[in-house]
Amino acid sequence: MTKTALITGATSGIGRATAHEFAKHGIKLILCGRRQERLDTIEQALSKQTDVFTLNFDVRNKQTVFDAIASLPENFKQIDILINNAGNAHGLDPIQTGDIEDWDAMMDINVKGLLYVSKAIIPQMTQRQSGQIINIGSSAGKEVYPKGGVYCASKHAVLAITEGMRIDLNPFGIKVGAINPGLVETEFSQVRFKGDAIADHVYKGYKALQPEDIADIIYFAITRPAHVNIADLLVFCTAQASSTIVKKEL
Ligand code: NDP
Ligand code: 8X3
Repeated sequence: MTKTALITGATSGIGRATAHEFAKHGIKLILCGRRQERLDTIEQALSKQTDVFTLNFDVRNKQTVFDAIASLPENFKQIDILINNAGNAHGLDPIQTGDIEDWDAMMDINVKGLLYVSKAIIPQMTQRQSGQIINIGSSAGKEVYPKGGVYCASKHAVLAITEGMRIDLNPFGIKVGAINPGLVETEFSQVRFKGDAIADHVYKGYKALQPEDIADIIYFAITRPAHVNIADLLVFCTAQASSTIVKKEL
């Protein structure tokens, strides 16, 4: 039977590439994000390959999250696969000068937003006793780098939540896992540096991961046999050894 996947953060980067990868394989798609014009463009492109429905909501707003998911039409109501991908870093500052608005954004979006979306969808999975949840963590969930403490904390939280979900949902046969990329060339740094030109240098001098590389791995994770669950995967580009060690050509 055709499966349906809901992808948050589908308007850009890893989420958008995952939508394209899933569409190639005929997976029905519920694509989420705040930028409606982008959702429309992606829907138009992918509708040739699969059924697509778009939902526009900010993951920070819990009522909007619940209303949006409750509003799904009958033929999109059953969600077999949830890709919790929406998120970003906001700022790169030491703790003593960090901006509280940035901290709020990272905790509200990366942690609480992921929880709200999950809360809206998990009950139907427990009821059916099936489903798969993939949370997009980060290498920043496994180590802490200078000036990134709060983003790293948000991604450490994603990993803790993933483990907790896997334990609690184990009796229901629901697969839960995290995919944790290192540096991926997306709009991530444009968002982190708020349009500052410094963002242009983040992926220079080496071949960073591309969003399609992660989409490919996510597709791999959702196509394992029923008894196999990819629980936790760390992915770097070859040039990266850790959050702070990247081999660059001058
Ligand atoms: P992008 O900036 O390219 O994409 C971020 C996506 O998240 C967009 O589709 C955006 O959609 C959505 N989003 C952001 N804030 C909100 C919000 N408040 N409500 C709803 N949607 C939101 O970045 P990436 O593709 O790189 O990031 C995707 C995930 O991957 C994030 O969780 C990030 O932390 C993680 N990651 C990224 C890495 C990287 O190096 N790029 C490495 C490791 C992990 P819209 O603005 O339309 O709402
Ligand atoms: C994104 C990767 O190294 O910029 O999660 O934190 S990094």
